[in-house]
Amino acid sequence: MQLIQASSFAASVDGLILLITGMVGFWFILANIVFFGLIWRFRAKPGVKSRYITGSEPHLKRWITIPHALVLVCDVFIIVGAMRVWYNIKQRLPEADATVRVIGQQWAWVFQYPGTDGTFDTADDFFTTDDLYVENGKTYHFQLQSRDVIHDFSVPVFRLKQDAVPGRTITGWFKPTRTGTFDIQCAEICGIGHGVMAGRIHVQDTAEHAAWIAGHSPAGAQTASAQ
Ligand SMILES: [Cu+2]
Repeated sequence: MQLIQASSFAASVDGLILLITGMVGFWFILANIVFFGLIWRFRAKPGVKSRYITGSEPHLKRWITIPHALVLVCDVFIIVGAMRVWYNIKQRLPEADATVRVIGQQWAWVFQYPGTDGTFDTADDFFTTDDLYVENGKTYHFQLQSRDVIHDFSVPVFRLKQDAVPGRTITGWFKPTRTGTFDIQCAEICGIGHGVMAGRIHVQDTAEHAAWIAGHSPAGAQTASAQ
């Protein structure tokens, strides 16, 4: 069963893992077939004396140099693929539609939303704990922080994983591509409660998310009560 892909970059991470598994797997199987084949072929036989081979003879050395060169060619494919995926996810920061602050602490996730003014630490900010609400198809920047020790913000269906380091604000991005409720898990051993430091991300469609914001933001709540 394949794990759901729910972000714009999930498929590229899976593709990279598949590429590496395929190339490494091919050489693993081939090397083992040759290895055990040679052991079988040159097994002890009555009346046949074993031969001492240094391995420096050119026709024998080729067994090392040719596969070695081919493996290096595979490495080029893997390095180029890895750099492209890394650049897209970690180096590049696409324009944000919205920003959310993600704060790890022993042992919960706190999510801070900037409210309608789009600015953090103002009167219309609001917070949730362990449940993050986002809109499908929008590009989000996250500002990842920690209140105590190193945590790691991991959303498996997004193929997103980023350490939270005390004293630093680490900015990253994601773009959900599928509505639903998915797991968030701290992926860095952060103390006795690490295993229960889980959360959920709710990827909502536009109408659902607008209704959620209206019901939760202080500004939205005021508007609702004034009507
Ligand atoms: Cu943690």
